[in-house]
Amino acid sequence: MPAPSHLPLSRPSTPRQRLLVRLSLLWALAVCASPWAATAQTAPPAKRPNIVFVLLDDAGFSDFGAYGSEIQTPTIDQLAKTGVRFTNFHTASTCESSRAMLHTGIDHHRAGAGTLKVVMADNQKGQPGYEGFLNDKAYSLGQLLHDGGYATYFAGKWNLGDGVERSPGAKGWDRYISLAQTGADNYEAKVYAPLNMEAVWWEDGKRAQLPADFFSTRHYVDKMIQFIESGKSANKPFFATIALQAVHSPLQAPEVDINKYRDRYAQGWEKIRSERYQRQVAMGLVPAGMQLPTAVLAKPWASLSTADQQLYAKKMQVFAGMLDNADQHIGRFRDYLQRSGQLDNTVFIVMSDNGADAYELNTLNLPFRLWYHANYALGIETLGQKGSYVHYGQDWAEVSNTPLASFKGTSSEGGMRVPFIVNYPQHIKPGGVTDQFAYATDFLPTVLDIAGIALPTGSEPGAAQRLRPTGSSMLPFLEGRAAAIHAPTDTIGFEGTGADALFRGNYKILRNMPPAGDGQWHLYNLRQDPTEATDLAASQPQVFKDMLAAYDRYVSENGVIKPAADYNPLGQLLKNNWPVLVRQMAGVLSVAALVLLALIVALVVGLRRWIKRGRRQPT
Ligand SMILES: [Ca+2]
Repeated sequence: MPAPSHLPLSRPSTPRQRLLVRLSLLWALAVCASPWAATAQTAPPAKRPNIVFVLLDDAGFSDFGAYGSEIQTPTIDQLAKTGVRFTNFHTASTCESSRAMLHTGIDHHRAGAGTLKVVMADNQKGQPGYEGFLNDKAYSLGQLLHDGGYATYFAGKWNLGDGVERSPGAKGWDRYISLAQTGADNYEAKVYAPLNMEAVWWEDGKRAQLPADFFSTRHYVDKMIQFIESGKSANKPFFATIALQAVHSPLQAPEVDINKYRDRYAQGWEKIRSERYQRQVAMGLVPAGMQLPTAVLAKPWASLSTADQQLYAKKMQVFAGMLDNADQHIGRFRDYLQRSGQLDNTVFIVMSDNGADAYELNTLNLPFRLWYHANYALGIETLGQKGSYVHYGQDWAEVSNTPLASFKGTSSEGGMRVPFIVNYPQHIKPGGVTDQFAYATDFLPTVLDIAGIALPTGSEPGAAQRLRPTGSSMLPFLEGRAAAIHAPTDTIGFEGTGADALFRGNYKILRNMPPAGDGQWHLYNLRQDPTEATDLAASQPQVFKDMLAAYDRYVSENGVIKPAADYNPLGQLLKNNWPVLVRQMAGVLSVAALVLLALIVALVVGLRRWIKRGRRQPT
């Protein structure tokens, strides 16, 4: 597990803490300060800063303009240019697990989100750590900020437990609107998949009623502005989490934003990916001369029919419009803070919760595909509009993840390495890019550090059973007080939906089960080989062996329950959700049954008449 952070995380108050700070400062002076430390960073803030956390859903490593994209994200880009961009930040490879770690600072298996509930393997059901919601052993970031004197506001996808008793309100958030499930339609209160009977939003302890003109991104930002306005009189700093549904499926966006990208993607995925990579190299985000992954992107654009080219270009156009729209609303929120005089004392953190999603309807089981045909418009004409459904498919997902390999749901870098931006005026030198390794569990200690709140120890009153956050604060490094976020010996494991990984220093081992992988462990040096092209398992056997042993320790220390060897997430998805699927399809199935019955009756009647006519024929 990660080592404790390099410096005490609370403002020093006791003689021992003050001594530790002095020793740490002496140590910090002895090492190279990080190059993006602001010159005035040592002055403590006169007032504790507001903290805004913007969490995008399923955006790939290269999807923001500041990470190489052609998609227009000027607000995010501005935050990056006046902040610091991470190029080696990792999360879990799926939504719930990432969010659990961000909110608790501990491995997701210990926090209650061992895997995605909708694809939970049979041997994991009912086991500790696989509750499917944030369990009581974990600290809650919202609660810690609330207890530390912050106003806490949440707007967006929660995905950490259904019911008001498991909503953000039960985890320390003062005001909130939260989508309980893993996703939903963006235009209406409608499920996006046959995983639940209804899409449920909670708002300040009650079921939320969505407005008639609901669009998820706009509504969440509207609500956040209302929350902040309503809390102004309390004169507290705020912690505002905006957890957008963008750019999770269904890809939907206002027509005007989709139209901005008309004809932009007609040139195909190879060209767009190449252009993104060249921009990333020019920005200093990734090394030059890398061989981009080709294992999946094996379908040349030129081999598609004209109709398919138009369809896929439109899919990517909708994706771009949805992200562009999200950036506009983040900009609207930032403008609100500026107009109201709050921006100068506000920290922004922007990231994605996992890599780009490669699923497409034709990769799903037949019953799921039928459900989509019965519940959404799938034709090219309406893609992106209200009532339509679209994934953009694995080839565009591979573009989103440029230059990384594989996708959401895998333990390859394309599933786990995400864009991560910290903007902390007067504390972090603008325009920095860092390849420091950081992990989702480092988020909570960092936010507490920025807020000047002590990291919990588990010894607080009533906290005897709580699990102490294991991550490391990134702030000492970002402020130039430490040479690194993690020590080279820090060891961080991951397991989720049957995929495994372990990070140590520059090395990573990983294993993906078929069809995403070959079921074997591989060893990579991420500093030299971020695209995971060269397996070092045979050439560095001792490193490989040590890391495999460390992975076994990670499994036993975190209560990881591996699914059976033949586990298949899509098969499990159908197995876990067929009762909902049948209920959701009851209407369609009834009509189909009636049609079938009518056909049988007509066939029988016709047959009898034919036989009768045959008997009447003269012999
Ligand atoms: Ca996600």
